[in-house]
Amino acid sequence: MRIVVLTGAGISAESGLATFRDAGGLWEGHSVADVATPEGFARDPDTVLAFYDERRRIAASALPNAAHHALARLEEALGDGVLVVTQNVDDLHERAGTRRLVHMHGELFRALCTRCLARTPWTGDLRNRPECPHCGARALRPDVVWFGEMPYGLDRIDDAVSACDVFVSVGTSGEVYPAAGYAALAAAHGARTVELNLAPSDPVLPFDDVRAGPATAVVPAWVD
Ligand code: BJW
Repeated sequence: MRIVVLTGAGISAESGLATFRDAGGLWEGHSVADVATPEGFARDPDTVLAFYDERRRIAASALPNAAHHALARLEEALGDGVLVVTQNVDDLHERAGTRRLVHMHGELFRALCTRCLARTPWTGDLRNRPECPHCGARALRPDVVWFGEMPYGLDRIDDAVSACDVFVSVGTSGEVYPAAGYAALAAAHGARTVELNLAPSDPVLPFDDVRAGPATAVVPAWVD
């Protein structure tokens, strides 16, 4: 049995990390064009670095919840048959024990040097313009994927989604591509598709099974 689980901000909501598009979300008070595009970063790096420094601090003190733990149990039970593809930049899946994981939109706890392109584990602030440990340039940005940039791991994800028996979408609004197209891709290859979400999304193709509720309830119930 091969299972691909796509997760979004909703799985980390009950760990205290705000989603993007819900009321009170991360982008309330911020324009998406200002904080989630390379052009916004070029215009006002201080604002963008401060936005991510704050999120890195909050994520560092958050804990994985019952939904992250349930997905780690699924991998423990099924081994290589499970791949978690997360759009989230927090590290709650790995802290819960998930190992087969792709961070398609990057990671808060990594810095990317815009000079030498080295990716470095990073826990501190970036707005104070620290040096890149590889080339010494003061040119670090968060290693996250903004609109117009290429997500990470696309070949591995496409292969897994095209070959899976079950595709599960957890806590994502399905508004951002290419992730939003994966349920349709899986269905086109014959997979059964499942959505676990507080408020079910409006997918390109309907899911075979939709279970509404908070991730900490519906994900463990689906896994166990
Ligand atoms: C709960 C809950 C609880 C709440 N329990 N659930 C095709 C058509 C049109 C446009 C495009 C297209 N292809 C590409 C584009 C352009 C663009 C795009 O998609 N634009 C759209 C706006 C239309 N895409 C890109 O630019 C991407 N790059 C790209 O396409 O490269 C070229 C390419 C070409 C061909 C093939 C492949 C590639 C890059 C997208 C980068 C997105 N980056 C961000 C920021 C990351 C850094 C950061 O974290 O700041 O990623 S944007 C933001 O949205 C973040 C998220 O990962 C992403 C998705 O958000 P998510 O996770 O779904 O959160 P929300 O808030 O939207 O939803 C939360 C959900 O949780 C809701 O459903 C709630 O109900 C639920 N929920 N509480 C369970 N307790």
